[in-house]
Amino acid sequence: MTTLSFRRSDFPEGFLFAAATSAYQIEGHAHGQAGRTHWDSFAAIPGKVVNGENGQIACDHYHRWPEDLDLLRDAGFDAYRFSTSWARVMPDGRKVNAEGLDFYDRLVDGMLERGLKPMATLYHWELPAALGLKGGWTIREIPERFAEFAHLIGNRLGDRLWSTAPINEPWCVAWLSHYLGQHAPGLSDLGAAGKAMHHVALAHGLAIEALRSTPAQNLGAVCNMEYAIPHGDGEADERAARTYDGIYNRWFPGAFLKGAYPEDILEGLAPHMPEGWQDDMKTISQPIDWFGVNYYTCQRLKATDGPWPAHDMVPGPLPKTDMGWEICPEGFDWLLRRTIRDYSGDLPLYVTENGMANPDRADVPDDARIAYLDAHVDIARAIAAEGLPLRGYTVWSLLDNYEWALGYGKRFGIVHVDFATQTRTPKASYHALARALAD
Ligand code: IFM
Repeated sequence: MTTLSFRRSDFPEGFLFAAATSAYQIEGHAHGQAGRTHWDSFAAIPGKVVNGENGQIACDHYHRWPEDLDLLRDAGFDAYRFSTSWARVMPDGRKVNAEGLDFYDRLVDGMLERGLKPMATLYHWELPAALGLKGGWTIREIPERFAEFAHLIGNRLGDRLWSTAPINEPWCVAWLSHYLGQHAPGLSDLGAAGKAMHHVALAHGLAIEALRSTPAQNLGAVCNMEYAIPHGDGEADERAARTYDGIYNRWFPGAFLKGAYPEDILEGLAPHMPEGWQDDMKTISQPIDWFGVNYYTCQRLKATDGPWPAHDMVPGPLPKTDMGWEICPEGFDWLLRRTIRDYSGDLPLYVTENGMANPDRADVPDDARIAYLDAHVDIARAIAAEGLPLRGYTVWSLLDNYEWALGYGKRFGIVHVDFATQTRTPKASYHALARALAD
């Protein structure tokens, strides 16, 4: 497959097409006086990241951003979803690095010059290492410091940002990093996870509050979701899937949009949460202007006899991406509809990430990615055509980049990056998207 079956004209007027990246994954953290992050520390521990790779050079976007923005413009995207690195702007989490702010200033102006709407995410995972050493997301000081960072960015860039979301994928920041141990700081501790699950939500709320007093408007939230499927037919596996769904897909949307964590998950997590968490729910759930969903795959759950959450993930039968993730567009359909029905209602909803890793070479068409995008964008098209408030679709990612614990081996880009020479080569998927967006 070398073409996409959709056209921009199949979507309602104003439907937004965007591509996404994040700071640490592309910028090259060695440049511009950025501070050490907890990802630099995590990657330096043998065995935590494939080949011990980190984001020090990454795609050298810090120097090559004009070329990267040209690629976005030339493909016909309406918007660019990027992130601001806390440790670049505040190397120790508090003191301001003027060079860091200047970089984002240039970048945002560069987007506007090219007709791209800047969609900012303030935190895409690179916690300043100094704050990590204090206890990171397990302590209440971090959401408070984060609100200061949000305020700074809102004041400096807010007049030119099209949208702002405080935190990318709160589930990853809290659960994946403090219970599953796969991301920095690599903890596997329910006590730490319970605290992080609340402090990350609080950080969202405090940041929204701080941003409201700055020129930044059109404020939202971005949650990742995975479609939870019971492995077997019995009640036990159904419960396992419900719990997975609750931790992954209902915890943060419930807190942000309804002011309540899901009761079934509180049963397991409340004993580990910070005292007095109930008093923060009003701050966490203050009004936002839009909601974003990141979707990649489904997950099969099998009940275990172990302690809560008492489930294991088991591999499923569907074709898989290079991440080993099943390709499951029906889960995308189900989760978008459930999100609108139970959480976001009339708020504008955006797909803020969707895409696949593929073992791409610059000279071989990435047909598998084109098929993946086609299947998922078609679902977005159908949902928008029904009059539901789905207002945009974002592909992850513009560039091949640093895929966290999996290093540089997993390629998500619609543009190939040769990490030795930093040569960018648009893939077949990039050209297919450019053609689809042209009419
Ligand atoms: O690369 C990540 C990104 O940082 C957050 N969303 C999922 C992507 C693919 O794993």
